[in-house]
Amino acid sequence: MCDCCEHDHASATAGEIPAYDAQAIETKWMEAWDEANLFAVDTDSAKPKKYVLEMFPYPSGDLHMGHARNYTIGDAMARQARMRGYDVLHPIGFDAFGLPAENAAIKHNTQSAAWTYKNMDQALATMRRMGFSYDLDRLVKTCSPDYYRWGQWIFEKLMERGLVYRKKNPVNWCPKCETVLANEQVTEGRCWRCDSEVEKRDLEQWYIKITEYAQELLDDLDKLSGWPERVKQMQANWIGRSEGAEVDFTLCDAEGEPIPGDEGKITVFTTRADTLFGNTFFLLAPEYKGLMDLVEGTEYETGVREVVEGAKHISAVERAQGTLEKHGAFTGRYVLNPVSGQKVPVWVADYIVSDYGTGAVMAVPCGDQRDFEFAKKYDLPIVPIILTDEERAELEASGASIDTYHAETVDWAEAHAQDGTLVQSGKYTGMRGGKHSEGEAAIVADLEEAGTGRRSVQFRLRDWLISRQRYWGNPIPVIHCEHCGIVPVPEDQLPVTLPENLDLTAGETLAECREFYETTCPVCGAPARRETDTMDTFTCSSWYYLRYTDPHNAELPFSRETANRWMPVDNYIGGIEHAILHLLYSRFFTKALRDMGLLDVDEPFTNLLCQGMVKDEHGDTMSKSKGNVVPPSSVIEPYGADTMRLAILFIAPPEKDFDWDPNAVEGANRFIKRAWRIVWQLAFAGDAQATLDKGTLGKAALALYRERHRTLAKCTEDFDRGQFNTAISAIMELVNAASAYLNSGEELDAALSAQVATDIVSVMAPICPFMADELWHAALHCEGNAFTASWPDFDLSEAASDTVEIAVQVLGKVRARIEVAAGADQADVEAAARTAVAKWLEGKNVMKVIYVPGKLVNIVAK
Ligand code: ANZ
Ligand code: ZN
Repeated sequence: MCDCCEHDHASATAGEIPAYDAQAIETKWMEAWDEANLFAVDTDSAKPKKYVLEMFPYPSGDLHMGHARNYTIGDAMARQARMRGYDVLHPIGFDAFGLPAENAAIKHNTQSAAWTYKNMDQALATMRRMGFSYDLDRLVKTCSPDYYRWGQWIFEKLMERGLVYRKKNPVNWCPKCETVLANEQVTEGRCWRCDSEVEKRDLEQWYIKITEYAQELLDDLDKLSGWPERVKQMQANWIGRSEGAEVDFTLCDAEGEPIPGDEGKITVFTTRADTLFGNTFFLLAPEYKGLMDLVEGTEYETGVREVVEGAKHISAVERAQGTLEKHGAFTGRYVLNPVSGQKVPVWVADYIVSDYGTGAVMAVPCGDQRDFEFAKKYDLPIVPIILTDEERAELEASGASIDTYHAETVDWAEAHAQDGTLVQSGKYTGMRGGKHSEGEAAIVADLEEAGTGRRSVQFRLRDWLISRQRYWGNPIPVIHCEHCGIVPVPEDQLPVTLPENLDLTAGETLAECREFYETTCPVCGAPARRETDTMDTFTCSSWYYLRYTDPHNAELPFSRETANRWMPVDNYIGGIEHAILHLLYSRFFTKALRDMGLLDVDEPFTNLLCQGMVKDEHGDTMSKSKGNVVPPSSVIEPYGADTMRLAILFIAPPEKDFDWDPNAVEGANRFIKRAWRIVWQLAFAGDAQATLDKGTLGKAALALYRERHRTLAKCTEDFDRGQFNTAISAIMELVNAASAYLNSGEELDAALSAQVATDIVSVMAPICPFMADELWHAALHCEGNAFTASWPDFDLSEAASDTVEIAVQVLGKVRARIEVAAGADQADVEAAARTAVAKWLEGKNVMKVIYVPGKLVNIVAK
């Protein structure tokens, strides 16, 4: 009885092919691998290293298809790298802190830790079932004290280096729950828990000074040739470097007189100093310091206050995008423009944000779309000072000159954001205007000389707000002492351990847990209060890849030596949703730790692969709420993990999205059974002891011999490029060639049969490891594992045939085909061709012979 025979059954020459029983095989090998501790890294510095890493998961439940894809890609890479002679590090862990564990604890009336550990166990069981080759001795769980201890240690080192600070900042505050809320806990301005209206409060928060590294984070993107362009672009935009200038304006009253007692100077940041002549009003952010002082007690106070209050309900991000309706109010004040000498009114506007540039802007409605819209709404002047190239050409065609151009307003539908020619701009008229333009350079040079302006570079990147008033996170290891101020917890007292028995259901927070916060000052011994903020979980995921290199180190987060042995990660695989924050924070941590002397690399991840999404059959994203989730178990249970792995890798290139296709699973399973059968047949015919003698191979054997070299070369190259789908196609071609050989009727060569059987098993081993090991033992009678054996050798030059077939035409009609030596010269080929078609040439004169080397000879004869 055989469930896998479709065609070649009759040619099975010896013995009976056992049925492919995925469940039995996979259960057997899972246990054998565990017992042999097969995936333990035994570091061998004589070999080149390869660090293959998949972004570790958040343990919110069992693994989904996206995880399965992510880890299958990484596992195939890691397994193949090991077979090719690398010393491979391939670890896994869990990003185990975070809000969902708190919510789940409340919902199911349990503890966050219990819920998290249960989910991790479940995910680990699925990973084992999938055959992922993780060294579990290196498992990192970020919620475990021996990991977060080192996160606290790093925090203190950053603090020592001045890279951590506290600052008052407006945060979301629920007055009823008396707690700060993360942005995602505020829905339509209301608290997610009690539905009260959320306020903005200025509270002391902890920040990490990532901006200190802004320039290096930007510059080093150039070193990352193994990263997708779009990810680098997203990072560059996020860092957002802008070159421009600061320009000083002077505050004045309606008459243009400086205001006595006022400091009198307001500075703006502009990337377009060339447009200073088009500046018709001046804007301050609602949070601009001293804004209310400007209007206090005046008729403008109410209007300005309304804008200030209104702005509190909109996030700064949304405001800066400029897509919302703009609100503003006049302050009753004016400023003097240092270049044009003009006096322009000062307004407050909600699309100006306080934490970019200086929080003050010289508005140029003719050149900036947001200012244009604002001017239209509030009926402020729009004076054109830049003409597009077409406008200039039109103007000059009509005989007018840009020097005498005069217009007080425009009839444009939108601002002229593009480069052009400056007009109505004093001595700068006629120069090119635009970012980094001639006009800009000239004006900035003059401002610098006059002392009213200077070159300036701004970054969009903000410092990283890491405090969370949340329970399930890494406690910030400091103590507040009335006498000594903020005191870091001494190193030998780390970690500050998170209590596990908080009553979250009753709304208890760390700030209410006396057992936790009551302590004594490590400096003066007086009663003191522990910090009750925890760190953003992104701090935990910013260095886990370093801990994997040295997971049991009790002296340091990792030793410099092991970090240097393994870093940087050679292949990092994960979702595009992490393109900005996680990758940027990790890059920052690597650089900061480097500067502390803890390791010697500049960048953590050499090659980055962002795998595509797995969507449902109709191209919709899978989600619990839509009820269209295909769990990995739905494939593993009927077909086995090998089928799941093969289907995932074969269905699309790794970086592309794909729609789930049950037929692809069927197809993958069919191919596995076919390969299984072919390997068995080859094994029956084969003899691993026999030596291969190319000279004695028959025609069919020689064809297989060549195909072997060709497909192995292709498969290997595609593996190197991470193109598993085409690598699998090459394996299929090899299996097809083997099948053709088995069916050729030729007497089977024992050495070649054994060789090709081993080849098929070896190249399938990274993809279908269970089946490969079963064949390795049962069919090939080999010792050890396919996984620890080496990748097959091949030689592409052996793929070429030594003879070629040439078509011989007479007057364009094919009359014969001849075999000639591959390197034969033209005269010999022509002579052979003439002989082959002699009867069509009889009585004719050969006029011309056309020879296409390796293909054809065409004889023109009359
Ligand atoms: C005058 C001007 C004329 C501007 C023009 C632009 C175009 P990027 O390139 O993103 O750096 N700006 C400066 N600070 C701001 C703030 N705090 N909130 C909102 N907008 C602000 O943008 C720089 C430009 O954004 C600056 O150059 C300024 O407007 C505005 F035709 O100055 B510009
Ligand atoms: Zn003290």
